[in-house]
Amino acid sequence: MEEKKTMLSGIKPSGDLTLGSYLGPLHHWPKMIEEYDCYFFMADLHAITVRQDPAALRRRTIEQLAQYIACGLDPEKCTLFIQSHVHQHAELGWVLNCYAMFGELSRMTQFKDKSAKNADNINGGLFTYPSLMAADILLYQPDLVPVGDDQKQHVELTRNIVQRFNGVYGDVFKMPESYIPKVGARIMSLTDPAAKMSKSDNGDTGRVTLMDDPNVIMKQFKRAITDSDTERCVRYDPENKPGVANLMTIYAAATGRSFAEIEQEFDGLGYGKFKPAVGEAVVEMIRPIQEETRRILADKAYLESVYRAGAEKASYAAEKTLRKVYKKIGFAAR
Ligand code: AQP
Repeated sequence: MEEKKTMLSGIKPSGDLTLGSYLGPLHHWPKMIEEYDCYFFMADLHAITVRQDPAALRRRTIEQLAQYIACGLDPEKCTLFIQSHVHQHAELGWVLNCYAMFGELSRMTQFKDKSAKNADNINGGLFTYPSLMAADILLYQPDLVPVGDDQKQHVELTRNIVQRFNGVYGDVFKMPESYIPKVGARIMSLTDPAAKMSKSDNGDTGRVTLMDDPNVIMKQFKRAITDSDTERCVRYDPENKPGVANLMTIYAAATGRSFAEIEQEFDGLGYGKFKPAVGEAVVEMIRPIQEETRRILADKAYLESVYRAGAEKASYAAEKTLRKVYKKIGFAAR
């Protein structure tokens, strides 16, 4: 039988998962577990590049695992783990730091953005984040890395590292390919359509989290920014009507309708009808996820068994790559 291809992806527990985390990466993952040998993780090592409240980080990491499962990631069919439980990530991250150039790291948009937002804490981890992300990827030798629009640059850097490393030591790492979903690649803030909807900013009004109360979700959508033109019609025009385009993207993802169908549905109805309709579609889309998350969260022993088994499996695969790397670069055998 032909071996399954491998894929890997993760999300930082740096805030409660948002609609962006869901429509960007998460809701594409369950479709992939039949076809690929999948590794999904909670990227807690990455989360600490920005100061975290320890209790909140712990809570979110476990809640995120419950949400992964609630969204359809069956732990029997894929590997779910917490990044810090698999020590090979930090170890290979260090090695790859020595193969990532200062100039390359300085050019990363995310580093520039995060440095501007955290001017009092521009730490080394924030700067070398892409080397750790390269390690996350390369440890599992995946064929495919699904990411949002904004992470493409980091996968490109990973590819540079592979070229550099393999150029010296032979074929150690498989060249990874990024996969960016067409719909939902970038869900924007509801109050600032120029900014990505993020777990850790946009205040409370720009984002919707997966566990938000339906009343809160409806309120957020009713006050979402549309546009200031006089046309007031629902038309997909990201350049001139970015707020409307963002709402249409969300509605399309939640209902499976095309932009043309949505334009037709709201023809002549204006934003007063459109915005609550988007809110309702989102509430319906995430209702089963919320219920399932609550149910799973109540079973702490089950969650613990999932992340322990996941770490063991991930560690086994990761160790194979790490040993090869250590041998190639000349570390003495243990
Ligand atoms: N709004 C979004 N739309 C589409 N995709 C998104 N992603 C994040 N936000 C959106 C994608 O989710 C994956 C994991 O993200 P991450 O948590 O590792 O990093 P991030 O992109 O920094 O996410 P946040 O929410 O913005 O976190 P904070 O606020 O802590 O920085 C990535 O593939 C990302 O593209």
